[in-house]
Amino acid sequence: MPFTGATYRQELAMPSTLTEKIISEHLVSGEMKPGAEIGIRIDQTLAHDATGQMSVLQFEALGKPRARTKRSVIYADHNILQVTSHNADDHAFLRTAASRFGMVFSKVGNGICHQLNLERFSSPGETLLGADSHTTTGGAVGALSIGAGGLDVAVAMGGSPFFLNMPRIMAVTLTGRLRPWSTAKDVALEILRRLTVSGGRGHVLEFRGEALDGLSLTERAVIANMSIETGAFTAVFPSDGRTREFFARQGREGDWKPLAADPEAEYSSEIAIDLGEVVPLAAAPHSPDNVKPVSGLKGVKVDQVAIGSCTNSSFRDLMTAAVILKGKTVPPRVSLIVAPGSRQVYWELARRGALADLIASGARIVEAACGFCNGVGQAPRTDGISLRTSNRNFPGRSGTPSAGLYLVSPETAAASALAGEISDPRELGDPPAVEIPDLFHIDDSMFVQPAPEAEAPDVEIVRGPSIAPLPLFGPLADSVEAPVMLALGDNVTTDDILPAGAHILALRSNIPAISRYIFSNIEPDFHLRQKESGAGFVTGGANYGQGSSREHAALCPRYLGLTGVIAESFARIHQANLCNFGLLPLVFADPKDRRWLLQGHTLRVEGLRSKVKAGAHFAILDATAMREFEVRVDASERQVEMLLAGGLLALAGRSRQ
Ligand code: MIC
Ligand code: SF4
Repeated sequence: MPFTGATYRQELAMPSTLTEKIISEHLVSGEMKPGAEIGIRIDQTLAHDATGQMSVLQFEALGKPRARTKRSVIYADHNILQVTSHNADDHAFLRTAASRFGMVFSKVGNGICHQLNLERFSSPGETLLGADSHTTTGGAVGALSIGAGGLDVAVAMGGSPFFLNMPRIMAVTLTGRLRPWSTAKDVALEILRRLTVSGGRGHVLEFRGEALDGLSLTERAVIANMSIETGAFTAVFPSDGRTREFFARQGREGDWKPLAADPEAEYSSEIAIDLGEVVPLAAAPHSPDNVKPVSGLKGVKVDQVAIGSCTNSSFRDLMTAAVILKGKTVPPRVSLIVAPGSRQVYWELARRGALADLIASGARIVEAACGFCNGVGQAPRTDGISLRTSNRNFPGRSGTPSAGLYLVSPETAAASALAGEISDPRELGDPPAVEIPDLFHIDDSMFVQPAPEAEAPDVEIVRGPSIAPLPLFGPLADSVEAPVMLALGDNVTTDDILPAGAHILALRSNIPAISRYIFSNIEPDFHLRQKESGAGFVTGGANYGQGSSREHAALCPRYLGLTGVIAESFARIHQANLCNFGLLPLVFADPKDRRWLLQGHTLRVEGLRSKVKAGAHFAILDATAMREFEVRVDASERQVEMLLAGGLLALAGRSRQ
């Protein structure tokens, strides 16, 4: 008999982890058995101006009049450059559509979605589904904060459950105390060093241990933010006295409540970290798990240092950098960029004179937005070395394909900016003392509230010329003969599939236009070849589609005609996005087959629909090598229905008819 959410713990009569407690409170379908598909109720959602356009168009296509969550927010933080009218058009669309559909709209200049969510809306024990992979940041307050594709968020905004496979819970036990100059960012990198970019797959990382007392909410947020880089669903911290302190500083102590795992809770695995042993670390090019001690990288010349992003743009982080930089200037070869995470952070820096100190040091102070983090401005020079406090250093992500990005703490970034080369901050002597205000400056005026429900139908949605209609797809074909279009390796990122960068991001609301950039960093004219071929397959190794939640990395290949991806395994969010748009996620029964299955080989399969429906292994003929190989569809029964119909929207449309 399936467990009902509220009675789960009683029925099992066993102590629960915090993750299990939150899931059981929100469970609407399925059994909480690791790996089994469950549906959970979503309290809050977030999306932004790179994913929200699709989410809103999809919400409209689902025929929903009004968001049914406790709160749904759309942030303008990614596409903030206005070198053409595209982004301003999209913002006008998002603002007016949000008003009509009952969502809050956060104006450009207000800050980065994850920082703002923490400051103003986060809530212990609630579920947050975000159309952005770093939604995990919210796990710092003890919320279950999960990243997903825009379509899943659209569905959740309509009041329907979010489906996921019940995660395993990995305990991350923290002991000891951070030593001077070692930071939460170094802890996040230490976790990546141990787990790599795939070691967290299928898990929620649940934090516990005596060291939590010594970690402020802001520090926990840095660690929760980067948990997605391990492939984990998310991270969850208990909600304790330090959490309460944060809520008090945000003037919303009333939103706080204590939450913790039961002391005897059982975890499926554990990693233990003695914070006293964590040293300043850096993720070297081109992967967040390529982690090395900063001391071993000393002397690497740097062209650019960028402090900010949703990982490290809090008041604590930027104030620390300002104190280190105070009274000194960066050398001519270094371009120093500082991007505050929110208007609140900006304001507090200004009020304390820290902005003046940063300006005097030679920093470029830019908007409170994502900016440099995903190549929207501040692309480094050709072959340049950029030190960043952000979370991803995939090739090309900065907008400069040949640049090398190192991910570091604000302390290491500031020390290195002054030296012009990677330097160990411990050589600066005493660490800076930063006082955190008891009450931050609170001004919510850049959150635009939606029109009241009665007036909503009169709100006109402004649709600029950049907003193209959603493409709709037909059912899965029954027989396919198609080439392997690309044969790729392990850990293919969504930045490889659809690169970041200002000129590409600006096209997020126009699928025909943005599809031209699919795999463009690997083969500039891939889109032409794919369109000409019609059907086709891409092959890959383990963890295909890691990184961002961008559903365009599934939607656009489908738009160009791709049939499926055959890989050793898929990253969770990308696998869901593939199913949502009717692109087959196929897993090699024997990974060794990948070696002889080369680009250009023709693949043939008959009776595909019944094979997909049956859910078992089936054979595909490589008509070039004249060999068969076995695959399995990596999809739940619910997802198989979508795949057969041509995606979730096609399925929803059919059930409405
Ligand atoms: C990212 O950090 O890669 C992004 C840009 O925030 C993405 C969202 C997107 O590309 O649509 C993410 O992390 O999901
Ligand atoms: Fe924005 Fe970068 Fe964070 Fe993505 S990782 S939400 S681009 S700051």
